[in-house]
Amino acid sequence: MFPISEFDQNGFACPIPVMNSSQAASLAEQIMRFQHEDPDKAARAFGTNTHLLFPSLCEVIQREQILDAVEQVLGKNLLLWSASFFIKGPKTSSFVSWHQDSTYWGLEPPEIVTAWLALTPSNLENGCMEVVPGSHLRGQVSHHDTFGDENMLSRGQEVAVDISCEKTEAIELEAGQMSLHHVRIFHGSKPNPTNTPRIGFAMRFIPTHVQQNGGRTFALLVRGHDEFNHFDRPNLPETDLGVTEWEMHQESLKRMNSVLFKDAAQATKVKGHQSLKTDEKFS
Ligand SMILES: O=C(O)CCC(=O)C(=O)O
Repeated sequence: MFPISEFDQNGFACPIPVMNSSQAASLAEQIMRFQHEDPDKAARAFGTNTHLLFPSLCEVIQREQILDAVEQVLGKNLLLWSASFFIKGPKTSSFVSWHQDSTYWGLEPPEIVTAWLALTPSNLENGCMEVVPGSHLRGQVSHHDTFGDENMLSRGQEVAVDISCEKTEAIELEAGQMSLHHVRIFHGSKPNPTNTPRIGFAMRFIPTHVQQNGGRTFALLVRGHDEFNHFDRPNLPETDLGVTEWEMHQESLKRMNSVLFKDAAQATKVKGHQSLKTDEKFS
């Protein structure tokens, strides 16, 4: 297990082993097959709560290796608030601007940890996540929305800090390893110029006392007890991409949308991987 003092000081921890590389490859294969067969639906599915569509991902989010690590940071009573994919295809220009996750999520207090699981190797060559160690201690910093076409974030939000003056560190992972990062750490990633995809599955965990401002969303109890009931419980998938699974996913998207885009200047301009666009015609 990683030393919690390092997480407290740096705002991240890695690498943490979760599964072997063949298990990671088989999940990556399942995800890429879906993307190949139905790119439009896949874009919607990958933007948030993809675990509501695949039993295999529900198994992942409840893995002991992940929850033991998250428990070290957040304590015993844990909810999974969202889970989404960051997929950079081969030779693509998608990137993630430098940002703090806490900017638009409307969660109070800001006690959220992301477990970012690499389903392929993720390194400097293919656009791995980079962080500014210790930046989580600077509090919430202002951001501006760029809505950049190649930006994988919902608003293309960017921290108002000159990152070229900061000391950054790359989070390099093998397939099957994960990193943890604090909701306030400055982080981002560059495009993938290599011939193979870079796939990460980002799971956002909160302790049960955290509340959602601006609406009621879903969160799954993954460890311990929930005496607060600040979130509704989602129905878990029984089959891959089934009709009721899409209905549940659609409902969770709608609720997320109403929270994340409540005050956005261009609430309808959502695109790409982190798209939260809803669609009445699932199935
Ligand atoms: O996958 C990436 O490159 C960035 C991921 C990210 O911003 C996040 O998980 O919060």
